[in-house]
This record gives sequence, C-alpha cells and structure tokens, in this order.
Amino acid sequence: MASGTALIYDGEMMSHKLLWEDTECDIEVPERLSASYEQLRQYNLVERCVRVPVREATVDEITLVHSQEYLEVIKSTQSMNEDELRNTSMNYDCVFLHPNSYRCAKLAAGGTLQLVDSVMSGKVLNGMALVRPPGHHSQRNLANGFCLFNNVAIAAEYAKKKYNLQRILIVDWDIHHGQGIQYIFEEDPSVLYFSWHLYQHQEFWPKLRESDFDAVGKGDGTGFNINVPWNKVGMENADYIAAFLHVLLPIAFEFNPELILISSGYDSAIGDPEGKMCATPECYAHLTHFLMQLANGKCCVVLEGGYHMRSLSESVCMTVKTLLGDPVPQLHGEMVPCFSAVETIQNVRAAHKPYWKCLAFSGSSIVQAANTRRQGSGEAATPAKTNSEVAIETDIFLQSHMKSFLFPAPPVIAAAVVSENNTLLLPKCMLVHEDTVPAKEAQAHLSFHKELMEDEIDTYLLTKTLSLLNTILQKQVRSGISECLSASAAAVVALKHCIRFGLNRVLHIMFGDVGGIHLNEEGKIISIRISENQPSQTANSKYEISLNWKEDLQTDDNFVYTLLSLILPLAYSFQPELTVITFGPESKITISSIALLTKLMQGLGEGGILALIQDTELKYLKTVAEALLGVNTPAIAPNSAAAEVVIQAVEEQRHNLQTEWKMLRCSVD
Ligand code: Q9C
Ligand code: ZN
Repeated sequence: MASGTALIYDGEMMSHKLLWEDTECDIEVPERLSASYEQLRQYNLVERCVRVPVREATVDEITLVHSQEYLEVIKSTQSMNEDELRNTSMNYDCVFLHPNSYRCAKLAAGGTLQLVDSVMSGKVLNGMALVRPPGHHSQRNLANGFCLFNNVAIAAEYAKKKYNLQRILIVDWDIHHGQGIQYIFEEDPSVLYFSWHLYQHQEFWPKLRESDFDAVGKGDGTGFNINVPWNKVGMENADYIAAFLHVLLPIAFEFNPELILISSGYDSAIGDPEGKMCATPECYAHLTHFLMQLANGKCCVVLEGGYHMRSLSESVCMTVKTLLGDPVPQLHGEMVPCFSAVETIQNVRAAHKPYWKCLAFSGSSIVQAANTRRQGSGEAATPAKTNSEVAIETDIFLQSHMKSFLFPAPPVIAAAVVSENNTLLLPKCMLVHEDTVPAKEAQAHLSFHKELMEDEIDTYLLTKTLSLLNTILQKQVRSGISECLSASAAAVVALKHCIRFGLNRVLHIMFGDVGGIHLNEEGKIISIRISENQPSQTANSKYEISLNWKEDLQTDDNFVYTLLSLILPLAYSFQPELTVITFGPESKITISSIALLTKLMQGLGEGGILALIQDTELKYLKTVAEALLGVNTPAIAPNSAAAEVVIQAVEEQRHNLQTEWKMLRCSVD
C-alpha cells in the first residue's frame, strides 16, 4: 500500500487579487494561502509531507469541463487593463479578475491534477492542494463565486479518463453549494457528488432551488447527487458528524469509490464571516479520518473557501495532520445534533431512499421544515454581533482551544503482548513492549481480581496485558493488542483497571462468547456484544447492548450497517477515553469488518484502543495490528446489502437508545 502525504503549494497563486473596491469579493484574499502554509510550517507539517510542484493545466484538460469559448474569455483577461477587467468581472456573480488570474487559475487546476497523479500513481497515499482561485462554483461557460476553473470537476474528469476510474466520490464540505460541480455531473453516475451547504430555505447565496435535498441528480445520474441543505447558521461539530454518519458514509460505502476528491472549503468552520457556523478545527480531523477509510485511503483534499485566517489555517493543519496519520483529537462540544440538522438529515435520507439499499428500510419520510421552528441549538446566539466582533472572538477562542491539542502524541503507535511462538503473526513494524511496568505492580493489580480468574495459567499473560494497558493509560503508547488465554477474564481485569485508574468512559466491544461480564460501574462502561449465542442474562440497557447474530449474518454488509447506524453514533455520543475490543471464542466476524472497526474506532479517545484476543482467535491478530499501525488493511468486500433482520434489530436498538445517546437520532419523529 502507498504511504505518504503530498502537499501542493505555490506562492504564485497569491498574485491573483482584487484591484478595486468590492465588499462582496474582498474576503478572498491572497493571505488565505500564505496563512495556511505558514501555520503548516509552524506545526512542522510541511517537512513531513512530500512536496509536489504545481503546473499549469493544459487547454485539453480545462476543456474536459469548460467550453473553448469560456476558456478564451478568461485567457483574454491577461492583457486587459483595470477597467476592462472590472467590466468582464461584472458579467459574472461575485467574481474578480486580475491580469495574472488566468495563470493562477491554470496553476490551481494543474496543481489539483498533480495531486491526483501523485495519489493515483502510488507515489503518495493522499494529499492536499492549497490552491486559489477556488473552483466549485464555476460552470461550463461561467465564472462564479470567486471561482474561474472548476479545479475538482476537472480533476474528476481527468482521473476518469487517465486512470479509467468508474467511481469517484466528491465531498464538498465548503459552506456554499458547489452548484458548478452539481451541474457538471448531475447526469453522471460515475461521480457521486455530496455537498452540505447553508441554505436557509433558499435565502443563502447562491439562493438556488436546486440546492435543496430533492435535487438528487438526473437521468443516469439519478441518486448520485446528494445535497444536505442546512437551514440554520450555528451548526456545530455534532451536526456535521451526524450528517456523515447518517447520510454520507452509508451511501459512500455502498458506492465504493476508487478515489475521493474533497472540495475542502473551511468557510463551514467557526468564525467564518460567510458561513456563520461553529465547527471547530478538530472536526475536520474527524471528517478526514472517516473518508480515509474509503477508496483504499486515496484521498485528494483541494482548498475551496475559508475566510477567517486563523480558523482556516488551523483547520487546514488538522486536515493535513490527519492525512499524515496523527491521532485524531477529541471533539469539542456536546454531542447532540440540533433539531434543524436532524430535520435536514431526515429529508436527505428520505429523498435518497429509492436509490440506496442502505436507506431502503429507513422508516421516515420527508418533513416539511418549518422555517419558523425555534427548537434546538442551531440558532445564531445574538445576530447583533458584527463580523469583526465574531472574528476577534474566534481568534481568542482558537488561541486557547488549540493549546488543548499540543500535548505530545504517545511515542509508540502500537504495542503487543503475545506468547513467544506467536510473535511471527505480528507485522514487522510492531513494537513489543513486554516489561514497561514492573511485574510486581501488575501483580498487585491482579490480586484484586483473584476471584475473576478462571485458571492460574492466565496470570502470566494477564500481568503483561495489564502492563500494556498501563502504558496506554499513561499515554506512552497509543494502542495495544494482547493475546489472552481467557479473553473474558482479561476484559474484566482490564475494564476494572481502567476505572480504578480514573477513566470515566470506556467503550467495550465484544465478539464471540465472552462470558460473565456485567460490570456495574455507574455508567462508566458501555458494552456492545456481537455473538452467535445468547449470553446468560441479556439485559439490554443503555449501557449493555447485545446483537445476536448467527454466523451467516456476520458479513461485511451487515457489519458496516451496524457500525455506521449504531456503534459509531453510540461511540460519538459517549466519547470514550479508551475502547476495548475483545475477541472471545467463536468470534465469527469477518477480517475486513474488524479492520474497518479498528480503524474507525481510532477516531475516538485519541486512538486509544486495547484489543484482547483469545488464543483460539489469533486470525485477527495481524489485521488488528495492521489497522492500528495504519498499514495494509483488507478492504470491505463489495456491497450487496444488509439483511432485513439485521436492519430491523439495529433500528429497534436505535429507537430504544436514541433518547439517551443523541447521535443515534436521524429523524425528528
Ligand atoms: N451577498 C467560495 O467560498 N458571496 N465562494 C456572496 C452575497 C459569495 C463563495 C455574498 C461567496 C462565494 C469558494
Ligand atoms: Zn464557500
């Protein structure tokens, strides 16, 4: 598998700038690029990336999307004087032109193509292109919304043609609707376009009827255009995560893209004068992390909007850090989507129900969003604040907020405890730290749990497991794997140890027969069990969730559905500090399901995961280790669909649990 992260940046793209006064356009400034790049340098991220030079996109490449006539118009602006530039700009909505605009627009598109080539050739795994002018509003014959050439649309057509791709996913998290991308691909089923955007019942620019949730694509492309129109400002992290969990990700896994292009506008982030939303920079780490699980990690992030310099550059850094594989920080804020966001999500799911199997059984129908509704936290706090007040407030907030992420990440990504004859099962790069804690200390912990130990043989490995757990709790190691002679005993000991250490929230996911685990720790542990056999007491409660699946149901399709609909929303609601994954005897889940689970759970608790693997289940050892290390993991098998019985069981759980765990909610009724 490819590795490494490309960074595309060239200061020449700063020469495109506004030469006259225009209060609608004056936010798209050259400093957007330099501020982002400077912040990347400050965090030492530039040196960790592979530098890829920009180039000009060729005429043939630009005309993959734009008309020859339009290209000629933009080309002709190179030799115009200021009056002529101004007059030409006025032919379009929210556009400014400069004698070097044509050159910069060719570099922005060409830089994006350089990124696509770097990723598709395997030179790097993923990357980001810091480019301007942005692209997603521009259309076949039209400049619009600061955009001259549609960088991402050109990249998609180029990738289709050059690499013969059948399925490309474009995710547009800019706060404006990329109507240009929608128009270009609305009849094309090979490009799935997802855009969320502020809509406000068609009052937010570009104020188009076709930005609503019912624009689902046309002709062969029907179902391949997904609009998530936000009707209120002030959306928060929980709202964005909910849109990913309940709309984008289920459809994206079903679509199974070969390449992901992100129209990465950060005007959807806190402090932005256009978007007026409240997502904090680490939200983009989570969004990026989710998308990295698709298309074998082939992810090209391309800058679009983003007009608050600090918010923009911190968010760019979070995105690049995540592409590089750094641990994903914990999300700021309450994990409760607002009423208006859930309403939007319900409508999008209802609109797309006919086209995607993952939505086929979702019960809800379209609700006519009443613009007078006042519930939820999606209101603007005080509309009286001026843009510059909000900008300054955001600067102050981010200055202290970003400090909470400065702690050094654990120096060791993953450590393992395995018996000597099984070390060969581990990937080469796996570090084995067996004695980071004195045996005596571990013995002392164990003495509290004598009654739980099923036999004496366990003591040796259990001691080592606790040593390993301690290194994780002390943040010397991010995650760990332990072979166990009794996974049940190891799980009880580990969970109790976590609580004694002082953790308040631990998520326990169990596969197979894991007996006797009913820890009453006052809501500090959520346990989710997936097994063939009914455990002795099945008391489903808000802390104990059980899914009883026969072996034939333990397929990727069923698991992906359960992961996105139930496990991840629960986990994001709970915000565990550590996740324990226990593989008991008769774990029947597929290897690729486990790879995906292990990778997605790394989005929580800063990647803190302890995997406990019964010695009969060592088939999972290598995959879990590789997923923790971020290498080489098997992809989910092509989708058919989740079984109706599984969907029904999951929906029943969702119904029972969503009053407590609010991220489960995807409909308002
Ligand atoms: N009063 C991008 O973010 N603003 N373009 C219109 C009307 C135009 C945004 C304001 C915003 C264009 C790439
Ligand atoms: Zn925008």
